[in-house]
Order: sequence, then C-alpha cells, then structure tokens
Amino acid sequence: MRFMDRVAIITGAGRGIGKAVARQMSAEGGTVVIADINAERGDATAVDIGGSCFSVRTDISDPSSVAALHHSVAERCGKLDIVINNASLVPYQKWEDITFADWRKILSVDLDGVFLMCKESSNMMRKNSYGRIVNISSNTVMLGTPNLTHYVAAKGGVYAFTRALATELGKYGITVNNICPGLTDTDANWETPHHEAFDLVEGMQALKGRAKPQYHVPSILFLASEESHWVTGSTVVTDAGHTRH
Ligand code: 4PL
Repeated sequence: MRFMDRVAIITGAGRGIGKAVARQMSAEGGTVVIADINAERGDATAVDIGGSCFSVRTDISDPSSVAALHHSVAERCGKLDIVINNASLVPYQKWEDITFADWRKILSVDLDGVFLMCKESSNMMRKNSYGRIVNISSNTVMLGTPNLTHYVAAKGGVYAFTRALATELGKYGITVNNICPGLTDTDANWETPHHEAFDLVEGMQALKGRAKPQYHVPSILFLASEESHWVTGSTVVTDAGHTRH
C-alpha cells in the first residue's frame, strides 16, 4: 500500500491516462482527488473508483478555480502530498489553420494550467516538507509530430519547466519529474484523426502493440511514490521505444 495516508490531486482524471492512474493509486491506499473540467465525468469516475476518491470540478486555466480546488483539498484532507498534472487539450490542427486564439487556448490549458497547479500545490506541500509533482508531457516534444504545433510548444514548456521547478523546490523536499507518453489509445485521441497514426507509430516502436492508458501507470506511480526520493528534474519516456530518447 504505497499510497496509504497520501493525498493526491490528479487533473483530467475523469478519463484516459489520468483515470488509470487514479484507479491504481486508490487501490494502493491513496486519497485521490479527481480535478476534471467535466464535472459529470469526474463524478462518475470517482463513484466508479470508490473508496475515498472524490471529484472537484476544476478549470486548470482559471486561477480562481485552481485556488478553490486547493482550498477544498485543504478543508477535506488537511494536506496535499502528490499532484499529477495530467489534464490537457489534445488538438489536431494544420499549421495553416491555427489562429493566435487557437494557440492561446492550448497554451492556457496545457502550459499555464501546469503553472497554476504547481504554484498552489507547492505552497501546500511546503508545509509538510514533502511533495511529489509528476507532469505529463509527451514524446511529441522529441518528434515534432504533425498537426500539433501549439500542443508540442506547450508540452515542450512543461518538459523544460519541470527541470527548472525541480531546482526551485528541492529545498522543500518536493520532487518534480515528468513523463513523456507516446501515442495512446484514449478517448481524446479517438476524438481527432490522431488515432489514424496508430499503425504508423507502432511501426516505429521498438516494442510492438498499441499503448493503453494503464501502460503509463507504473512509471507515473513510481515518480509519485516515496521510492523515487533521489529522482528529480527527470523524465521517463513511456513510448515503447518510439523515440528511444
Ligand atoms: C506520437 O501526445 O505522443 C499523436 C497526440 N502522436 O497527442 C500525443 C503521438 C499524439 C503522440 C501524441
């Protein structure tokens, strides 16, 4: 029971990779807070997972929503140990079609959202001189995957920010690491033509098969656990060797 007595916020945990992480962390004793912008989905997932799991509707791009999330966690749980910054918009847009408004929308959720979460969470974690922040970036940062310029820019920001924030938070006993998943079989990827790349991507992977959300969970939970105490500012690439980064 690696997460007994630990309190974790997982953003975007209503579905996809975040939900898979929430389920396993809860099974290992953690109190899991699902912070999803889709309240219906977040609530349904919390009920499905059961135990001490609950959901707080959160828009990570909105400072007051992120502050309210942390207030409710402080009130209900009294502390915060772990944050998994998993939520993101996954667009599919040709460079020729991207407007500045599109760019701003993706950057506001996928990068500003991580900043806002880390700002509030690190302030709570500092009180106990303990914290684990795991940011979900993407292997598109290394690949320059098409139809994703704004997303790749945001995820590259998350990747670099992870290193810089690790430098700042080490003295408070807080580690900051990130995961770079490859293309994964999630609802978000089925909502766009990204799923059409599954076979092409599989051809480039060293290990064959199509990633399910659960495949990323062991790496994420290692970085979220006490076991990773000597690892910070680091990246684990969970993409079956697609990038061999
Ligand atoms: C390889 O994170 O990692 C498409 C869409 N292809 O969101 C991703 C790859 C996508 C990816 C991703």
